[in-house]
Amino acid sequence: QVVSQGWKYFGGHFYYFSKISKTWYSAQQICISRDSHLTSVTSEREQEFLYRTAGGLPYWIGLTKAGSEGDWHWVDGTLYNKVQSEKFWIPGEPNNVGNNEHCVTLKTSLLRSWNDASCDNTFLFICKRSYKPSEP
Ligand code: 2F8
Ligand code: CA
Repeated sequence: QVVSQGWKYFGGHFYYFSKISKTWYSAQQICISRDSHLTSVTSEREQEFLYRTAGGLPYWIGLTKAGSEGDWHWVDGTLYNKVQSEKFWIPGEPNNVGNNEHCVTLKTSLLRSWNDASCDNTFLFICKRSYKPSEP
């Protein structure tokens, strides 16, 4: 099967680390076209897998407060756990520079790697899809 080409398996999901930079919204559209979403981060093990694989380059993840009256939410529908997620933000982030940082990158190769950035910036991105193909 060719469908898994370029996707890395970890803990029950496949992840795609893009080689092109896109705005956050365009990145999410590309993920959707591949039966996936920009990645959520639901555990420390998953966060470690992501920042290690990202290798210090910034990548969009699926966390945004666009279109939600300022509440952070995961675009794949996972509930955002504010308490469990505190340890993943870079110290001092999210700082909402220019009142215009509504999307999140994984920015450094550290457990504390998240930064809020303008959704209009272009970055590499990480898609995540379940192991099983979507239902027909
Ligand atoms: O110093 C942290 C700060 O760095 C940049 O702004 C200068 C980031 N901007 C982008 O990534 C576009 C800020 O989000 C970040 O808080
Ligand atoms: Ca920021």
